[in-house]
Amino acid sequence: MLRTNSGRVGLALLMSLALVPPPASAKGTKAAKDARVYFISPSDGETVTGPLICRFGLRNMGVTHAGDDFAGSGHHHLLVDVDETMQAGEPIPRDKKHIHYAAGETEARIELPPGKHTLQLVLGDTRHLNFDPPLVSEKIMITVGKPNGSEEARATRGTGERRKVLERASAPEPLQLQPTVTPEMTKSPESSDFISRVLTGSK
Ligand SMILES: [Cu+2]
Repeated sequence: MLRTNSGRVGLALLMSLALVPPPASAKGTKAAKDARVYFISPSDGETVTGPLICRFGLRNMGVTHAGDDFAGSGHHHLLVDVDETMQAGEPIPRDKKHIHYAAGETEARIELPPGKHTLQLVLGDTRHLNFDPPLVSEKIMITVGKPNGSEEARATRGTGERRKVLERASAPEPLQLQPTVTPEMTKSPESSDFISRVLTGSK
């Protein structure tokens, strides 16, 4: 039987690990009064194509890197298409939809698939936990359009063919590396001699 004392000790240890000491307060590190997290860019409702530059704003608190528990500071997290509400003192998940800027970044370049996306910022404490109360920005909605040069973008715009014709018309003629010999020029032996002299540079 494995139901021994050591098993019970192990269980007790597991239970105590689950009850890891709470952060500064029962619900997490206290957020500074009047602290505010917000997007400098993009703005709500904006349509972008290609990579998106997000700029993170923070008022009445400071930005530092994770692991630095200087009072009144934290680091940014970008939530992409996240619906759940952040809870005080709870860890901020770490996955594709919860991006940590643990080096104290205040700007990020992100690439999202075409379509509508929600973005929200969350400031986390030194241990990636939510502050108490959670410091979240307004949730904004952006639309990522298809890049201008892509075939899909042309097709969806319905002007693909016209655009191609215009591109062809404005494209420079390919460079002629060999002189063109017209039928007239090859009529007489003299003229073809002349052409070959020109081509070879002989007199
Ligand atoms: Cu974090």
